[in-house]
Amino acid sequence: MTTLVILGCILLVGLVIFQIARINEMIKRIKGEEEAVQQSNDNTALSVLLFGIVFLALALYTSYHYKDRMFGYGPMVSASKHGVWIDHSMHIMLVITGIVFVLTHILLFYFVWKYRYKKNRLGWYYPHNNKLEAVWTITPFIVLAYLAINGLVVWNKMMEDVKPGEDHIEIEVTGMQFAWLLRYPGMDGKLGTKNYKLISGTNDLGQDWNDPKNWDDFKPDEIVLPKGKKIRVRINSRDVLHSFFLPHFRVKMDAVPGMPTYFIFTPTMTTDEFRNNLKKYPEWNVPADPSDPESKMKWETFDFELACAELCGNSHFAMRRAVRIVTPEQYDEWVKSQKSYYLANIRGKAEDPNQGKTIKINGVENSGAPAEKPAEGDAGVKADSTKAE
Ligand SMILES: [Cu+2]
Repeated sequence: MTTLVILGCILLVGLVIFQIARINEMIKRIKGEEEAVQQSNDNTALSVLLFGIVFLALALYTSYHYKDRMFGYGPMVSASKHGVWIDHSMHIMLVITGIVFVLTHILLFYFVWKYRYKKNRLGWYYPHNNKLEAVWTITPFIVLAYLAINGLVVWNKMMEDVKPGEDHIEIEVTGMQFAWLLRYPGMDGKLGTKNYKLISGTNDLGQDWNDPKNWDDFKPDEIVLPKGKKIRVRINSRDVLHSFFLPHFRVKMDAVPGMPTYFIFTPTMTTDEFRNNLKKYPEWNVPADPSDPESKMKWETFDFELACAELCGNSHFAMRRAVRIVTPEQYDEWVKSQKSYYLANIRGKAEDPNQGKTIKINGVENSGAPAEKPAEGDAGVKADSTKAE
């Protein structure tokens, strides 16, 4: 129905334009060519001016109306420490470009109307003004230099790597068509070594099982991280370019095959805190499922997400993962509940290079009998999981 109405409107507008053109044609014949051209110029100039006014009003109205959906405004505050710096820079840029947009927009359309063709009106010969030229060269230079320098300062602060011995958690994500493979370091806080030649059906990352650091690594389905802790994410790709994107944390870094990249960020809000913030806004206080008024509220179903931000193939959209930010205590509990991938899937099997040998994983002996189920605590859960050396 809506489509029909829109089509009807387009048809009518077309008809109106056609009729105006015909009327102009007739006026031309009656009044003579010159007067008709003047009339036509006046009409065009006036319509351009009206278009400019409507366009500016709509631009200002929509940006105000939808501001709460934009990152950095309303409930869409940054959930990471560095994100606040990015939002601040973006805000400054928006204000500066906004002022320039409104001014140039008004001048552009006003001048089209004011200086439309008129018989006997001559152009004003004004070839040179040093002062004016200096002003419109130096002002943009200062503004742009400020934006560029501010951007560089923020970028360098964000990209600073962790210092040796600094307390942080290092995790690894690997993009592949079409999923994210996640790896956590386990109790030793260290990720084990990998080699792409070792990739197989049971070893999708190519972890080297001779490396003791691999024995306690675990591979969860969702990203769970503690609030207030520095996180270093190692980013890899197994095939094509992907991009590791955590929009709510203003984290985005390409995953490049053969070239590990990283991103460091500190979450400042738990998922629950972010939901409670959303709750204050009416647009989030509606049923998550519009057809079912009894369903949960939209803010209750909110989850941070990991998305792939590089168009990487036909199932690119499927590269989504939930991200859960919890308190440090909840995080420690979650880590303890995770099973080492090696112990659960490799130990005692044909691929296990330590078959028949007793090995020590984080100080706990493991004889590796094939039937042995990795019991709670086998991965050495006593140590503090959040410490990395
Ligand atoms: Cu992708």
